[in-house]
Amino acid sequence: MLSMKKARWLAAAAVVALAACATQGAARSDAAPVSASAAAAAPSKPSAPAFVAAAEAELEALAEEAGRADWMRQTNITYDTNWIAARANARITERASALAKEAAAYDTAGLDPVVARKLELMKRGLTLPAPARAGAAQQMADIATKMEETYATGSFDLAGNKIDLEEASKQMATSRDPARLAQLWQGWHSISPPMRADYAQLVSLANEGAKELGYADTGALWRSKYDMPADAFAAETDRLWSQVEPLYKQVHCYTRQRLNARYGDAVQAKTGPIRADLLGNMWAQQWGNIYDIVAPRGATQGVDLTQRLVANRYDATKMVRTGEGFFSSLGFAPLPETFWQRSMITRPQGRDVVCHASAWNIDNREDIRIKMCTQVNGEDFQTVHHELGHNYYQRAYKDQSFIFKDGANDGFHEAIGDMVALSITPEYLRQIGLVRTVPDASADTALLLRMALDKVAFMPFGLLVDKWRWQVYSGQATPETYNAAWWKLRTQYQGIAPPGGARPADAFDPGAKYHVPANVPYMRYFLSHILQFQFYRAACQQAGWTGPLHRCSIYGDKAVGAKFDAMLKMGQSRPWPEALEAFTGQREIDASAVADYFKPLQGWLEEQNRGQTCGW
Ligand code: X8Z
Ligand code: ZN
Repeated sequence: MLSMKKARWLAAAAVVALAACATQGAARSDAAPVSASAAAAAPSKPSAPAFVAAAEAELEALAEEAGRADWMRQTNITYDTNWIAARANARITERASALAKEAAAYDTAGLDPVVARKLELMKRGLTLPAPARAGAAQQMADIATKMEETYATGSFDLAGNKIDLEEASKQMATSRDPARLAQLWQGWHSISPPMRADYAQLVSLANEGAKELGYADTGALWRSKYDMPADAFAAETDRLWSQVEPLYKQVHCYTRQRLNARYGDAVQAKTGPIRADLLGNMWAQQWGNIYDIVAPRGATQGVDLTQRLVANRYDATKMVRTGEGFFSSLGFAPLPETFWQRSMITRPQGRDVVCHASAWNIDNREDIRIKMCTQVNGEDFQTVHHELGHNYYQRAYKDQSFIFKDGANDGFHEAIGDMVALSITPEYLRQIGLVRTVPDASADTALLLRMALDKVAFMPFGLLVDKWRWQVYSGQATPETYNAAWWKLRTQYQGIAPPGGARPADAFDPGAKYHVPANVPYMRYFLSHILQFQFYRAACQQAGWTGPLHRCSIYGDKAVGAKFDAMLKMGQSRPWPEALEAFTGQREIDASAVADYFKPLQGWLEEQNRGQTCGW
């Protein structure tokens, strides 16, 4: 597959994601040796530039075909759409894997740096490479498609009612009955045990493919996508975590204390991990939905975005129009008419779809779309900006050559819309008429706490999903220990524990998180949660903002927009530190912007936690 971002649109079968390889008929017939016996007479290997040009053209055509098939599948899951999409995905995976191997065989010393970079990107671009043997790519695509269908159509029975993820999520966000929460959590986690054997088989096939490309395993391939040695990248993620861990521990400690006050010792003890179903989200990855429980006592409350959207009669389309308006205010051209004609903005009735939000560029040119089952609430208002960030990035780099049409790294792709959404301040909401008056500075603690519940609480989850997959791919975790390894990381990093104590022997809890059955790498979101603050701080500095960071909005700032656009236009053409430097002046990912943003909250949290034994 392509890189993640492309992987996302081709997403279904993670197997393929690729970004780049293609070949044209004529060019390719020169390229490939025909057989061993004909070796002596075989045409010589094409020059690196010729190989790259042919590969790009071939991959581009295959990607468009797979993208269209996948769009049809994800917006209408049937036996036949699965079949067609899996076949298209198998084709691109097979070709991309073969081309990756050919790319890896070129010596890049002395080559034009653009050609050398393209060869490198082709080699490392797949998410799940296929082994060369006949039928393997199709087998992988079939497994991936089946797992994603199981997830997308998953439901369970609760007291005679059929509950799907949408309904379960809604209730997890609003119910304050711990018995009900445990049932919802356990119910949803009952959909994944049937995936475990398939998952293990896909892991084993992808590892075979990764080894053929020269990687130790698929995890090593995933870690190699960041313009630095794979081990250095792993160390980098640990370094970044150590920068944000103290703040996370404060948020955890404060939240646990308030949950204990709300539910009592029998439900949530004062010490130890937090019960995973009490945090307002199925995966305990963002905690903003329990803001009412943790809201600072006696302090001025901030804006309730959900309430404002409902009161102002927003619908899904108006939410997307509003997101578009923000990008327009930065100087980006309006979305094309086809975006509105072809996007899926709400859940359609009468057919199964993949509801997990995604952004697509079907033709790698102008045909950008989102696919969401949007609900009118603050969380989905953020998600709309997140998805549009992907689309504006895709459109910005559309004139790059095919292999360079991707984010500087996948964390950049995830950070663009979120960076913009950090500017959804009370003052911005007043400017667009969603609130009448802006709360004064006494509401800042409330605002920062709400943000911390979503952004800081997310970070250990963002980190651990792929720490788990790295263990799976390396063989450190086996199918028998998948679940135990998962909970070891969940407890170590997030400080949470499953409701109801020990998990059933057949549990496969990672499979109840979309990105595992869909094979979308996850470290990108950890990176993005740091990068978005770094981009935002740089943008606010460019805008001349000198107040507290959390009150800065770049709405309407065309100069900032132009500089942002310059970074987006680079796509993946240069190593990511250059893109980062172009916008922020820094070449390193740096969590000090997170600390700057939450500075006023850090002291407040420490004060609230005085006398508590923090940690777990
Ligand atoms: O999957 C997503 C986006 C699509 S790339 C909706 N996110 C992660 C998740 O939902 O787990 C955004 C935040 C983290
Ligand atoms: Zn995303």
